Amino acid sequence: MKMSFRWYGPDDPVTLTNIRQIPNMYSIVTAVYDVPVGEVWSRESIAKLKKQVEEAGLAFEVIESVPVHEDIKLGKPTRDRYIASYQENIRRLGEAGVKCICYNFMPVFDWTRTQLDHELEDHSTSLVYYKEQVEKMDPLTGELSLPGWDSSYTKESLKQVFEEYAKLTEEDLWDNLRYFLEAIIPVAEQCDIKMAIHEDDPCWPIFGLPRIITNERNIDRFLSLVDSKYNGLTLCTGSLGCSLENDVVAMAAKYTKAGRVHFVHMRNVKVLEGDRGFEERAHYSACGSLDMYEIMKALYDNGFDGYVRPDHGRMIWGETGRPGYGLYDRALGATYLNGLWEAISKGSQGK
Ligand code: DNO
Repeated sequence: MKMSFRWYGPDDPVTLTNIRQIPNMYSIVTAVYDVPVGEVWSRESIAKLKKQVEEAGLAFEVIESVPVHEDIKLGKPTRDRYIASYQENIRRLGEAGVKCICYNFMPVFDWTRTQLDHELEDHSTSLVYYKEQVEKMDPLTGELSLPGWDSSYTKESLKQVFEEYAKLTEEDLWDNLRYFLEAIIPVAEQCDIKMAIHEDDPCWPIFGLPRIITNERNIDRFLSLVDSKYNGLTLCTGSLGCSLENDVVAMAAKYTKAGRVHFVHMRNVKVLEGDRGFEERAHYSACGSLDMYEIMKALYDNGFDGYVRPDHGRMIWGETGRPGYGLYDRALGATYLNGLWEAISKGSQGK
């Protein structure tokens, strides 16, 4: 297990020095943020990031994300140009020593929450998703106030992309994903970079847009689209765990054993009664609905040797900053995960 931590670049209030001081920290998880989706990242920007990270004593091995252009998901004729850029990004990141790329295939919206500063009982704040609030939102009438959704869509272009998706079935989305994978996985193999798709967050369709990386059946299908270990997963416990239908422990065991889990996002969520949504909670198992010990054990027992990062933290101790990505609670998460791993590995010795 290689511990890692997401860092949003030099403008991130959390510094590389802060991150380096967390025990057992190995790699940074970052991206080039100043290039529009679908374009090639400059070698200079990649080299600059790598240098900053390595000078701080950390490894530059995980990229999250190289985003997938909407035309690829929609299967438009222009997709080939964007796929060529994607292949080039894989090559350039490979030259810089990157080992794993996280991406997602969610139409239009990435992770979605209804509030980013919900106050929990202990006065910390966290990200929540309440279904009744989502149901009241309509992206097309402008009543969409999705916090944290940093999109470059104008109202007009959003309307247009929704119209394009209206013509697309779930099967079409699968076909477009296959087309993309068939083009990029051979390049990833040549460059020795593990591609790690992130599950849809939350793992159900929103605003009438299809979402397909949501459950075991669909993940099995995804993995069989291109049967290569370079076509793998970012196992995100919070994304899968917000549906009680997903047995996250069993999925962690199964896909790790198959050699397809390259990156893990460890986050705990409290699933609300009556299917009303979920709240993000502290990493410690008893704070939410997920058994973090059992998930780490499933990884350990099945020979996991990829990257783990503590996912979203709450805001605690008066910290302000990027919701979900402050220092303190994610650092607590990392030390907790280190503790679980040490106990599991020592407990297993000699067995
Ligand atoms: C949210 C993240 C996601 C993730 C992308 C991967 O905090 O987990 O935004 O980075 O879905 O492409």
